Amino acid sequence: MKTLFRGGMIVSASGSKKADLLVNGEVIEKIGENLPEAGADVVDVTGKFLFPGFIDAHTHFDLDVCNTTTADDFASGTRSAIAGGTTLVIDFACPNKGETLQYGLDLWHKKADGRSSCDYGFHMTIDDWNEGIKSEIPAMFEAGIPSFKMYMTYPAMMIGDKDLFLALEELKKFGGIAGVHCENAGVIDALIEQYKQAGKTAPSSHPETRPNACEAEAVAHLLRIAQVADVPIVIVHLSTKEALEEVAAARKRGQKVYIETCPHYLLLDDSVYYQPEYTDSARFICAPPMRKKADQEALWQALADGTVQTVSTDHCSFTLRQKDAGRGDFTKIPGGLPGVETRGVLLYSAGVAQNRITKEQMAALLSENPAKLYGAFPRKGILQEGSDADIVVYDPTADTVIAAEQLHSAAGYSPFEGFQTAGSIEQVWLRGIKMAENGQILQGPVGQYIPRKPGNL
Ligand code: DUC
Ligand code: ZN
Repeated sequence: MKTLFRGGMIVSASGSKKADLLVNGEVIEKIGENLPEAGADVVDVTGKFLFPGFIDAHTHFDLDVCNTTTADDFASGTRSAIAGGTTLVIDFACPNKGETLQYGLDLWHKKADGRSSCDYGFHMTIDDWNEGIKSEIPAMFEAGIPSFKMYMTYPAMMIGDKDLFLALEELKKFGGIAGVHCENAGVIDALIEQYKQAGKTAPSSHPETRPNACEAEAVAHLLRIAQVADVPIVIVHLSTKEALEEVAAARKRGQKVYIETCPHYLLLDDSVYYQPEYTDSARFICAPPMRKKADQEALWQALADGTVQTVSTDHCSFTLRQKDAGRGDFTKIPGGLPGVETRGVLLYSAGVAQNRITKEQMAALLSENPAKLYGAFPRKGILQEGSDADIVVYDPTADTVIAAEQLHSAAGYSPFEGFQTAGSIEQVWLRGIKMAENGQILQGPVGQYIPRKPGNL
């Protein structure tokens, strides 16, 4: 089956051009001016932007956290993703300490296979390091997993310096890369103890016990370990201007460092934690926490000047009922936010439409850079001949207001409720299939597992 997208503006990281785009089956067959119809279904996209399907390289679906499980599994999470223009998610397979990587991988396939409405891949979480885990690394690459995750905080998942270093050395042999959650666990634990002893148990204690310096220290610490291991590294969900300074210093001495940030660090600040109603504040609990306006401005500047390579969501959703668990003890609030559906429209509205970034930079941040960094390029991340026909049709004139009741996450709320958008996502196509139109899902779960090779950005 052929589909001809007629008259749109095709957006790429390297530039935009007005052209027709012909899809044949699952892939883009041709891009050019005045392409003949030749039996194709014609979609008039005059006045619209065609973005490469967005890639969210940081989601947590069907994950056990804090004695509960995320509200979104792969079924609802990927419906939410596809409605918002995300055609590929890379979720974190997460074996518990003591389990094998293969066990974690099999489990994540069980969670995702046959249930996903967008394509998907997995990063593998390394929360243990021993001869057994080390011997499994080659099999992960063979299974299409060249990217890994390690935590410098959270007792259930954190890995010490020695094991972090040894794991990085091993991944290097295969051309793999690791993304690391950077927060100084010891200082945060001490602050939490002090706050609890002082009876400060409200959600506002959450940001106060995770100050900017705790992220910056962990980033600096990680970067020195990566320097010794002589490997490139990804800082996931970077949230502070101080951490940006640490990355700048590492790059100056010649290190390759990639930065991911998230829409909530760009658009929200820590005033969300100081609202009178518990639920109004608890819904925003995530780690790292929201920061100050100065951090937001530094992050926007870092998007504009190329300091930051990707914007993902860290989608890790809980209902407000689940968030209730922390009344009287902020450390019991399950951490994480829904966001996989709103990332594209937020980046366009607050970024492109406000002249903070260009639409080409948006295509780089949401599509091309993650595809290259995580080894899915050029199948994903770009609209060019031979690539998968993953297409977001963006109508820059169809402004709307974000409302959770129109979103697909099982969280039932959005941190961006009431946000006025500039334009909206009109259609989303996955490998030549029209999956969503104006927020309505049109197809069942046809998402496929996408094996990846070591990336190159
Ligand atoms: N932060 C969260 O808030 N939730 C899930 C994982 C993470 O890093
Ligand atoms: Zn995360």
